[in-house]
Amino acid sequence: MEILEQISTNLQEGYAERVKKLTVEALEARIPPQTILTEGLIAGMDVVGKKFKNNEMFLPEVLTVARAMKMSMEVLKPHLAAANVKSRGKILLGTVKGDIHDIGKNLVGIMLQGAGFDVVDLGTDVSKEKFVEAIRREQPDIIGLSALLTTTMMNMKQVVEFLDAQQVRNNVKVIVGGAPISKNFASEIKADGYARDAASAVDVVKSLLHLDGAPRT
Ligand code: B12
Repeated sequence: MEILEQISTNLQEGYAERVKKLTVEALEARIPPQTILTEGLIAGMDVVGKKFKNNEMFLPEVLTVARAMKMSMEVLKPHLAAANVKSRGKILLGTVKGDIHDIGKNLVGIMLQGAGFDVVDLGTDVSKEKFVEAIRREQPDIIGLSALLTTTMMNMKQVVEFLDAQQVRNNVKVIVGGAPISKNFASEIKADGYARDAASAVDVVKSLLHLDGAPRT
């Protein structure tokens, strides 16, 4: 659909107001919110992610795009929530202590919301104590830890150990991600799952919660 393509290309250019306006128009045209998200916004973000990896796009541009995505998501969110009347589960997200990178975590959150999960985002620089407090309060099915620095990735281990020590690990699974994180590291620190990007994060969550649509491994 042409309008979805326009959403994608305008997002890639970082034209926040235009993307927001097109999102409203797409909703008025009765395009399902999930389709607007995946074939418009996420399609555009995918291109940006690839260009960024290949050094064809740089940080200030990526931040402009992320802002445009956020503005458009504000419009889309209530419609996504209404379309997925029953939540498929609750996910708590946070970037670990000492780390303020949040672009990737936010993308993971957006994708999970789009897939019908409730997402509670604790933000960045989150201490192990805050994670435990939030688990007790929110009773999530899964918590997702993000770290972008080789120094702060070790704080993930501390969080996992603290969850064990505080005996809140029984009903919650832990997934980890971020550029320096690997599958091996995830098993080393006894996390339950790892995903290399936002799309695979949705698959991992579905598979940990035994929901339909999870890829067989
Ligand atoms: C943007 C950025 C910043 C921004 C952050 C803005 C923000 N709001 O996030 C600013 C300018 C603030 C910043 C600061 C710093 N940064 Co910086 N930053 C980056 C940069 C360029 C991009 C990161 C990014 O957003 N990538 C795009 C997203 C989409 O990708 P992603 O984060 O990897 O997320 C994906 C996956 O990893 C995964 N994922 C992420 N989280 C999670 C969580 C879960 C649960 C799951 C399942 C998956 C998952 O899914 C995401 C979506 O697909 C990287 C370089 C790079 N190429 O990665 C450096 C980088 C991470 N930064 C670096 C450094 C050193 C710093 C500073 C220390 C610099 C300084 N001297 O001050 C500070 C640290 C501040 C702090 N205490 O955290 C280094 C880290 C080196 C290292 N190995 O430790 C990098 C690698 C740059 C470099 N080459 O040196 N940075």
